[in-house]
Amino acid sequence: MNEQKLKKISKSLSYVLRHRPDSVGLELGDGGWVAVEDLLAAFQRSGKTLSRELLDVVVAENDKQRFEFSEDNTQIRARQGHSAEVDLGYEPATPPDVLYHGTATKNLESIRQKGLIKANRHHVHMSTNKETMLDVAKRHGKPILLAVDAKQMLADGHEFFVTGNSVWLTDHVPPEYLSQE
Ligand code: HQG
Repeated sequence: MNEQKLKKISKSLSYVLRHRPDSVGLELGDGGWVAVEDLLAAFQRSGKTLSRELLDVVVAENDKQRFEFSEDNTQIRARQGHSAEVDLGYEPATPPDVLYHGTATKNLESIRQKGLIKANRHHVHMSTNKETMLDVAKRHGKPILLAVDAKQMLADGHEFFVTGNSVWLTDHVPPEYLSQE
């Protein structure tokens, strides 16, 4: 499968399933789920033909495993990254002692004051994988890696959630839990 084509479909799916389901006449259900049938029909209506076979390939081969099907394969959702109003229904989980967040050096001053804030998304995104986090950071400018003292945050009562593709989520990371890698 042509990688460019897969990427283009993945971007359309992210847009619809994370940000603007209304742009194709859809609403996200509980947990951010949408019936696959409805999604395909909505794409069809908006002139972007997407078959179930192709959708399966996009979900399976997505570089960051951004999407998942329900157990019975009839529903689909984005695993994280939403700006649309939705409760993903993740249960609180115990994180590893240290998590990483990649950002751009230009953000450091503000992060030192306010900590990590979620901006337009529902959560601050973190990972145990430093390489991945540096790639995330490069999207914003000169990359820098921050270590998050998740152990202490947990001890202090902060909640963490983990997605099916191992992205760790939390509401806010106050500056005292951050250190530069
Ligand atoms: C920064 C991608 C100033 C934060 C990736 C980041 C990720 C602050 C930017 C996922 C700040 C927000 C999320 C503060 C945080 N002052 N800047 N107080 N607090 N920031 O895109 O984490 O490809 O919303 O460091 O893989 O970069 O979309 O978040 O630089 O998992 O699937 O504000 O998006 O996934 O940017 O990326 P974003 P992110 P996808």
